[in-house]
Amino acid sequence: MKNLSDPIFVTQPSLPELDEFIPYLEQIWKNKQLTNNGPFHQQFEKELAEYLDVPYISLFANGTLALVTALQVLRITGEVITTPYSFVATSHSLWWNNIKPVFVDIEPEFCNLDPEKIEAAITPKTTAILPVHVYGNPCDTKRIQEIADTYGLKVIYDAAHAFGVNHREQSICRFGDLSMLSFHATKVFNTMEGGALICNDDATKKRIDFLKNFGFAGETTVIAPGINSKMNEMQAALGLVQLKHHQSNIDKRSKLAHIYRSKLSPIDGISLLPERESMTPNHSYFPIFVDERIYGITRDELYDRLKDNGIFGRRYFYPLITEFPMYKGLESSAPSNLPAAKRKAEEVICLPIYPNLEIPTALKICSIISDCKSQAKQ
Ligand code: T4K
Repeated sequence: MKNLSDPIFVTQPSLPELDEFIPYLEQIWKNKQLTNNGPFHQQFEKELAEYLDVPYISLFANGTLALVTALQVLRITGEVITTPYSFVATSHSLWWNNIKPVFVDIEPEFCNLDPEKIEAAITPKTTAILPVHVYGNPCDTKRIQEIADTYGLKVIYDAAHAFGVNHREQSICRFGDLSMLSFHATKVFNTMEGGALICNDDATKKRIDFLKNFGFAGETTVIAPGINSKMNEMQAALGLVQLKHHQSNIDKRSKLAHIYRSKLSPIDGISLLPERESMTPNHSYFPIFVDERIYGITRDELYDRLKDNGIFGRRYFYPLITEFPMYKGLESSAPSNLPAAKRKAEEVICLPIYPNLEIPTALKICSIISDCKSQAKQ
């Protein structure tokens, strides 16, 4: 077992053997095409669309820029309904587009935007819904689409956590009008930094590709004030190599998730995230929720006890987005509007999970959590 004096972080990026990557670098050095839809970019886009079984995919420098661009692609304006229980990039993408976020509470069980609360938040200015498949667990896509269809709204999914997840027997990225993936170093699939947009038709893919390249629609035609959010050849090459190892990485994560589930679910006061029915998970995160009234100590006390033992979990997503100064003043940010999100944010710790995490280390983490409960009783 790894010496626990070495810190264990919430994640560790998966990387292929360097030797496997070198020939790709040599190719880039040889042909001098570094970015702007080079050969690796084209190949990665093609292989990724096949791997994920999605009709159209466009690669990005990172997930945040993909989300910012997605809103421009669909000409979203006014107000957008979204979740406070996410990484700030979700609502920052609205802020960058001068769109007002309207925060709606989450389902207490799954931590995703609660469809039953959406309709009450719709106004004449609402143009879209921006839900997040938090921890890679699918939203209630059916109900969200019904609402969007009824009210004439677009749906853009922040699927940053959901690479490779299948839902209702198809890729999770096939739901909604657009889905965004993140390939950040901390994600289940990484190109160091990177991201993608998935869409359902050729015309939308063309528009995405114009907007991520300054708005160029030809050598001398600019159709919009697009941004530069292109993925470069090094990122694309790494993506091609990473794809070959993705399934084995997921298998390793799955074993760890199984250990955590079996050891932690019997502990009173610790609850786990249920998996939505009809899904293939990617085990991107392993959140636990601490109910201090039953467990005996607070979430933060457990968080600190883990840290004392060299285990650096993370409280994703605490504080809620609505606690940050640029969003706090909005009417929909009021804590009374978001009781489920507030509670989850105060209870959550994401435990370390990544392919190289050793099983004895995962067992040790479970023992610490179990021991804290026993000691709290005394
Ligand atoms: N939407 C959602 C729902 C998201 O979660 C995110 C990103 C986005 C949108 C935006 O997508 P990108 O633009 O990032 O593609 C991290 C990530 O920076 C962020 O990508 C991610 N979500 C968020 C949930 O987590 P931090 O500040 O917590 O990461 P950091 O640097 O503290 O890393 C966590 C641990 O991982 C470190 O303690 C050690 C380890 N680590 C990290 C990095 C970066 C490594 O071992 N190596 C590394 O290179 O935000």
